[in-house]
Amino acid sequence: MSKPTTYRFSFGPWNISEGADPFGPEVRPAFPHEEKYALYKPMGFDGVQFHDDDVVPGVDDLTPDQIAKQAAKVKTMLGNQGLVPEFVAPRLWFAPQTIDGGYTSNSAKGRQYAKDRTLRTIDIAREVGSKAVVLWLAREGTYIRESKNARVAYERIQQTINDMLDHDKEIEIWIEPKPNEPTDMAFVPTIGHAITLAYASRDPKRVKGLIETAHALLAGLDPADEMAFALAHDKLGSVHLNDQNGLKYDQDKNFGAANLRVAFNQVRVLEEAGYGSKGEFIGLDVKAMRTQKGKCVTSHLTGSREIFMHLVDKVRSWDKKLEKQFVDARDYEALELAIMKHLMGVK
Ligand code: 3MF
Ligand code: MG
Repeated sequence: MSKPTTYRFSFGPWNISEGADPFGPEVRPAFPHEEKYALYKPMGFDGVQFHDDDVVPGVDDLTPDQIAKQAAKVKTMLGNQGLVPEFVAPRLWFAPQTIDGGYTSNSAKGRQYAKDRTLRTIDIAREVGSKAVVLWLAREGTYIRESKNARVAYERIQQTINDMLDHDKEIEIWIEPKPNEPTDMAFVPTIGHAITLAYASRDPKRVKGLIETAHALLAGLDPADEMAFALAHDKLGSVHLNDQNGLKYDQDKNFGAANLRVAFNQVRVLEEAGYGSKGEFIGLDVKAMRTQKGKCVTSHLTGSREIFMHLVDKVRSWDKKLEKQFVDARDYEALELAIMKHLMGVK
């Protein structure tokens, strides 16, 4: 039997939030990014996920030289803390140029901005010491489908991926699919879409997916199956584990907090595929509750990590022989009861 995986965890500084939501202002005092990095290790996290402007604030107004200097500064800061920059994502959804989307905007100027900023993100990733860029295609979609030619939009996304692969011969692109929000209908709603873009690209080996639990659930799909699909193609770059209580706004709840069995199955799929053994991170994209008090709140992150580790124990202690026996007998009722008892800790 192969050695059990020692999991490494990551999250992005945006996960330590000030509690603002679309209906009200911040409810906790601001906590500077630099101070956040000092919290990672003591909390049991080794990887930092970034937006380009988390690494280089005000990136749009800086020269390439200034950008490189700032990225090098962050690289040193991470090194001092013993942290690894897992990926950098172009934050394309804030700028006035991307109101109608980035790569799929109807404005040629808007598309050019999106491309330039994305290529700059690749430079930042390299300078900060990360091998991957994540594309969360936030505004690549529509509020009314007639507003964009979807076929042309897919061609434009494909072209962008090729441009990125050409810009840097080593960087990997991890596409994070989501079916809706902020748009009504997104162009890359599932991992199947993302992986098709990977295979159709100039260098399929360097294009993978990042699967977020809540995004799969919002698409009406099982996150464990989405992960299994990517793993079967050796294309799971990273994960954003969290949870989602039905088809609502994107909740980013604590991992396993809405559906423990669905969470168990994600851990089972990851564990059985040996995910993490090549250095892949267990990324958590969880939001602190707005009600939580504190200058800086982190218990949603440590709690989700703890739940993950307990589920790893559950996966490792699950009686596979019993499972085989029930599967061979096609007695899935008995299999279900056994799983539920295992999860509940009932003998
Ligand atoms: C989306 C993401 C991030 C977002 C983050 C902040 C890498 O699910 O994971 O993109 O930027 O959630 O809103
Ligand atoms: Mg996410």
